[in-house]
Amino acid sequence: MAVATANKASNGKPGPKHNIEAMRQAFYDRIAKKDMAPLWKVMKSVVTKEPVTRCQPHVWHYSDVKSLVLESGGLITAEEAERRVLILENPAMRGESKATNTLFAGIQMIMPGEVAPAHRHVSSAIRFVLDGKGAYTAVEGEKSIMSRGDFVITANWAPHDHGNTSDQPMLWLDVLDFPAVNFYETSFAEQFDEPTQVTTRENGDSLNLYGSGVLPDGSWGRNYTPVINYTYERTRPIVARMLAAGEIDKRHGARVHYANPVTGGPVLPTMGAWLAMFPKGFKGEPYRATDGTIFVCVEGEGTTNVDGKDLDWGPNDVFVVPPWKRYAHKTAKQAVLFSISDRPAQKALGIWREG
Ligand code: GTQ
Ligand code: FE2
Repeated sequence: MAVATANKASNGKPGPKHNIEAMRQAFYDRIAKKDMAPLWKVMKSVVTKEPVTRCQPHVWHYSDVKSLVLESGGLITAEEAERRVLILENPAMRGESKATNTLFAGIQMIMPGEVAPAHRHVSSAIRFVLDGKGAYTAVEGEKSIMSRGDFVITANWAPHDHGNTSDQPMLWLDVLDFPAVNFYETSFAEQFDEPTQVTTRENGDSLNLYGSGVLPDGSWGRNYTPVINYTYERTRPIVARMLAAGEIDKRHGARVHYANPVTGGPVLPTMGAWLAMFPKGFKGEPYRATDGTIFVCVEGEGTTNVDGKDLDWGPNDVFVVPPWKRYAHKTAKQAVLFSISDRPAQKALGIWREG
């Protein structure tokens, strides 16, 4: 190795710094031509000491969102759009259809008489109903009539279509895991010939059969919940009782997680959800965890401080807390927050942390 020898001092150690720097750079240039690179130049940015996120804390106020979504109803039908949804894009990730790095959020509207045609995809979806009453979603042969505050599950590859037989527009928050699915490059989707699926079960079967503390004999055997709609009518009184009983976490309020009744685990392998009630004047202690979280205000008013920034929220406002940023809720009125994150996915991979 004539070159190396020429750059070594007589004692055998590397020569003056400028020599070694020049040698290194020449080496990096040579290996670059072979599609290789030195790890030591990037080590600290690929194995970071703490989570690094581009995600910013942000709130979308319903006063803006609702009028714009209603306006979109005059521009395109649900059929033509397939899904008429305005995407809630994190301001730091515009153009990427992401609210957090792993989750998509959007506001969908179905007008009276409209149908959003049946399809299925690998991405799992949840809906959280904001406005309207009486529209339905059909999932795997079961129709669910939806009301405000209902939490609806559309699991991986489950056929689903939406329709509105009521006389008012229905708006809901969609959250899908497709940024995560696309990170793994595992997305598939297909449409059906018929716009609406044939129902094979009674409306509300899944909640009635699985949501009452007994389970039908036989095994469910899937890795997601058999319940397609966790209604607000049933969930709200539970957090109200917890609040009344003083079961109030100093950070999270009187909170429940939506559970798969068969396993006690999360509703989906990729996403988990919570409902929390807070008393008026709650001043929460700060909390942080590695799962970036999307919140929806269902009732009341408050402010969430995220990493020093105040996000003010009221009914139907949606806000995002990035991964590992400390946040603390406080309330001006008794309030209810729904939240959703990728915590089950992180836990399954053994990478979730809090504290
Ligand atoms: O309602 O099926 O916001 O497939 C994005 C993709 C909603 C849906 C979205 C979807 C849907
Ligand atoms: Fe879908």
